[in-house]
Amino acid sequence: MTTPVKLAGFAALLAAVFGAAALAGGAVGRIHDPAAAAKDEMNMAADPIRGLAVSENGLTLALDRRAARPRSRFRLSFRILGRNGRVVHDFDVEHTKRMHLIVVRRDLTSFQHLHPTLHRDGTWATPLTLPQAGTYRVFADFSVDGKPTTLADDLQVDGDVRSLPLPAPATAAVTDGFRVRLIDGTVHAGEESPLTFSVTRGKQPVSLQDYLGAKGHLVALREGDLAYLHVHPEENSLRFEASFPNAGRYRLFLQFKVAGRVHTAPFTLEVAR
Ligand SMILES: [Cu+2]
Repeated sequence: MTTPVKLAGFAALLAAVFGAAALAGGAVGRIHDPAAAAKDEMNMAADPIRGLAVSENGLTLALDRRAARPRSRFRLSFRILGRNGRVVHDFDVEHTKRMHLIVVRRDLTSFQHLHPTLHRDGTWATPLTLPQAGTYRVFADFSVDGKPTTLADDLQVDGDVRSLPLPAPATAAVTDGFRVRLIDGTVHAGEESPLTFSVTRGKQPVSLQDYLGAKGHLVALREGDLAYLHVHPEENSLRFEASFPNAGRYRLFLQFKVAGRVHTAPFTLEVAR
C-alpha cells in the first residue's frame, strides 16, 4: 500500500471515529430526555457477554495466586490494574456493592458469590474455601467510571478431579427446603428475555428479603466457555432481563434471601434459536 492511500484510509478512519464521537456527544446532549437517557444507558450496558478475559476495557484482573488446596480456607486477594499498570482504587457501587466476586468450578458445580473487602493499597481480599479439586473460574464483576466490566481468571485446585456433566434443563430446583420454579422463561437467543421465578416452602409462598437492592440476584453462565451474561434485576419481583447471545445451554444461579440467609438455586436453561 502506498503512503497516500494509507493516509486516505487513516483519514477515513478518523472521520469514522469523530463521527461516532459526535453521535455520542449528541447522546449526552439529550440527557434531559429520560426516555433517550434510558435508551443510551441500555446501549452502554448492552455488551451482553463478559467474563471471557483477564483484561478488557483497559482494566486487568491481577490475582495474587492461581492455586489452592481443596477444603482449606485461604485468603484470595487481587487488584484491578488500569492501562498504565497502576492499581485502581475507585469503583462504582453496583447492586449495593463495589465488587462482586463469583467463583464457580469449570463444570459449573460449586457456585460462590462473595463481596471482598477493599484495602487501602487497592487490594481486594476475601476468605475462600474451595470444596473439591478442579479448575475454578473467578469472576470479578465491578464498574469503573460508569462502565460495567467483568474480568475472569482461573484458579487451580490440585487433586483427584471428578467433573460432572451439566444437569439436564429443568424449570424447578429444590434448595435448602425451598422449591424454586422458573415460571416465565420465554427466552430467545439474541434478545433481552424475561426470566421470572417463584419461591415456595411447603407449597406456601415465601416472604423474600431484599438482597443486593433487589428481590434476588441472578448469574447466568454459558456452557463451555463460561461467558458471564449481563442480567438486569427488577426491583420488586423475582424477575430479570437477560441477554442470551446464542442458542445452547446456560447455567443459572438464582440467589434470594429469607430470614437473613442467602440461598442459591441452580438451573440449566436450554435456549432455542
Ligand atoms: Cu455481589
